[in-house]
Amino acid sequence: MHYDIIADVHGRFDKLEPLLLKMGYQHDGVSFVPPVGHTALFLGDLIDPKPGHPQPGGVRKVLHAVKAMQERGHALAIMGNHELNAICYHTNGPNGDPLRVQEGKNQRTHQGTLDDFPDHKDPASEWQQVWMPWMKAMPLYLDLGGFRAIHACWHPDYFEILEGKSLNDYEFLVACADQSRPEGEAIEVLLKGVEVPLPDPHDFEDHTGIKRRHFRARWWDMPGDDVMCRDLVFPANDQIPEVPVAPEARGMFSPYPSDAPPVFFGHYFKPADATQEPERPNVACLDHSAAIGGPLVAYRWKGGVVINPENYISQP
Ligand SMILES: [Mn+2]
Repeated sequence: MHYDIIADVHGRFDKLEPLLLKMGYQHDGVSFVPPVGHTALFLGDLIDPKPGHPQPGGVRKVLHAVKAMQERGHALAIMGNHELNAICYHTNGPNGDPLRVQEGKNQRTHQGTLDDFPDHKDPASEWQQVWMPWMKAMPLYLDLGGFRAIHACWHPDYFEILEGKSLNDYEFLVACADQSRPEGEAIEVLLKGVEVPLPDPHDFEDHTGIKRRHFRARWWDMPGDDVMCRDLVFPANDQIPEVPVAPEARGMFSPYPSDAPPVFFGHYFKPADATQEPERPNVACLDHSAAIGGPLVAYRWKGGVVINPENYISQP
């Protein structure tokens, strides 16, 4: 079996459809049918176009395309942090308030999806009846033997607590929505990656202009004793100061063994013009910022213990 591993789509059906056609998928009136022997694998964040990059109808088309493929055994899809956020946004906690506050940044980042489902509050709506249960049932990661897939960070320390659980279990979902609980901490790391605190008083502005005290780190690296924060940020960002990483932060990393099967993830918004190649021979982030002007990138996995840049396919 070959797998076509597709990173964060964020509602960009205008890029997903041509990418699938480029890879030899054909629409037979029901769904996109892969070439014989191929399965598509989506790395999460199917929803939520980026603010400022509206995609009317795109989220709904992407969801329908992926679910239709999945129902015929032609696709797998794992959860991204945007799916988790959406589930929490639309689910009330035991106190009656939404598990994710419905205002500010939370509302802005989800608005493009809400626009495609204007009746989302209606319990009988497609959003509530179809997409909420479907997203809750998404696996958090896949280990397919020859390779591994996760939205942001392969961190086996956190797998056990989540093993065999489903977000369709309400008690488990409530625990996952609370970052002070072990379940919430675990799902946060797997779907958002390792975020390292900057020592006081340092901060930086991210690409949306928000001030951040934590930076997204190359979790697969083993930080040495004298490593600087700027050496560990991913993608590279020279706004991050050259100050030492706090010793306690080194324990947050999940150094990825060089002899482990390839691991694929998305999430990180690599620059649109970044070379399409792995971070390490067996570690690859496939998110090249399709949501904000970059290409939608897939990796065609045909076996092998190293990731071959020739197997990248992108649109455009
Ligand atoms: Mn993400």
